[in-house]
Amino acid sequence: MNNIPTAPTRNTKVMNRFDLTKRLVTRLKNEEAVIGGIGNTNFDLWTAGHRPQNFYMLGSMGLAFPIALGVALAQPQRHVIGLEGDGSLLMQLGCLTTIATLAPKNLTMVAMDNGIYQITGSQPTPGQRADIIAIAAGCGLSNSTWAADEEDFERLVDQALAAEGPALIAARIDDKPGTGTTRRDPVQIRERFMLGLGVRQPL
Ligand SMILES: Cc1ncc(C[n+]2csc(CCOP(=O)(O)OP(=O)(O)O)c2C)c(N)n1
Repeated sequence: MNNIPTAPTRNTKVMNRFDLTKRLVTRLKNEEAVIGGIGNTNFDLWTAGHRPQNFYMLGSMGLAFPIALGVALAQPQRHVIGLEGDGSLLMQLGCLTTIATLAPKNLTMVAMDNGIYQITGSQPTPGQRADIIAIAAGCGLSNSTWAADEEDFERLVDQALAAEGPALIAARIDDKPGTGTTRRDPVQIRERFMLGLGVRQPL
């Protein structure tokens, strides 16, 4: 044992990523863009029901929020949501300071925290010690909250969609794998997304 303190006790229910993703997608009424991070967040986004405004990241950890930031800046009239796992986010923490500095009003981030790199064999992440919401607040993202349970998650999503962002919602989730797989075709994913955002015309 070492003396590193464990993450502060969070008064939060352990939820399920696919269930939360479905709840989130159901609440989208205005062609919001949703960026799924590598692996499970994008698999569950895919299975929750493909939308033309969904983008599915492949291969590189930690890019859901940076990509969502880029889309939010490029299309300020559209609300943009990034979905990321705790391991990926903790690998790419610098994006939080950039997002806090640029402060796009139309960006919501959702961190799915299972404390493990589930998809590569469930090795523990630093998320078992680190508190993502405390880190985000320290980066200047004052609208950062742990979801206490599913109803609270829905309330926080509604609030984020209605108010000026950026907002970050973190949810503790179980160790279940993602529920489906996106076709691993980056060109198709990009083209479909650009069509969905209205920046590419059909051939
Ligand atoms: C830079 C980089 N390092 C390692 C990997 C291998 N890898 C792919 S997904 C993943 C785990 C992702 O963990 P997390 O974001 O917590 O999501 P979870 O699998 O728990 O849903 C790892 C280690 C990678 N793709 N890129």
